[in-house]
Amino acid sequence: MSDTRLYLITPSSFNLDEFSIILKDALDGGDVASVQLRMKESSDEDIIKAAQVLMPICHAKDVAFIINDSVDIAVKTGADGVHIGQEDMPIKEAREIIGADKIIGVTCKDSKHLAMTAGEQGADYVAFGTFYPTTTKITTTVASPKILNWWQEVFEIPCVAIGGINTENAAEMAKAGADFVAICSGVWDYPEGPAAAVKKINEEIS
Ligand code: TZP
Ligand code: MG
Repeated sequence: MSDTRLYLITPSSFNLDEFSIILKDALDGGDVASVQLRMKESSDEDIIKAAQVLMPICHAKDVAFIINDSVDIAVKTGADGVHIGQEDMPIKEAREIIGADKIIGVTCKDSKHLAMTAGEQGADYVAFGTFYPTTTKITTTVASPKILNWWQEVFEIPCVAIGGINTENAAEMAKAGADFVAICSGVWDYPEGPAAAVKKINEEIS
């Protein structure tokens, strides 16, 4: 029995009307802890517009809504938190801006050092990856499931596994100790559709 939960990452770009329906359907498929809005090719204005439409869909299902990269957009939209990379903004500065009650997640690649530093600086979760081949993001670091196991044994702060996770390999991440599996293409590109993927992943990680 594991407590691992699903953390969805949106596609990089999408038609907002169409994606609203797809997201609703996906959230009907089973338990989802959070959704990260990760629109890498869009203007701040379009990201804010998307957040205003997608966040209520998530909140209606008690799903946390996280903004990628921009603390500023997270604050402007009233999102539940922000996911920052090592180059986005120092965690302490992000915390001062976003406030104590919001979630700050931090990309820690395959680095124990980055994760411990993020933890010390007040991250609410640390994200390790990339675990499996992916075309969603250029892979700069390959992580071994062992890092999840190590983190889980030593620290209380939740860890997120990311990169190439799908219905086939999510169970391995759960077994290794991931508190959350963060998934993009493994859900949106699942042949039987996103809702079926959410259902199947929940079966695999529970
Ligand atoms: N960070 C590391 S890999 C990755 C991010 C955002 C992409 C995750 O997408 P997918 O499609 O689940 O591999
Ligand atoms: Mg970033």
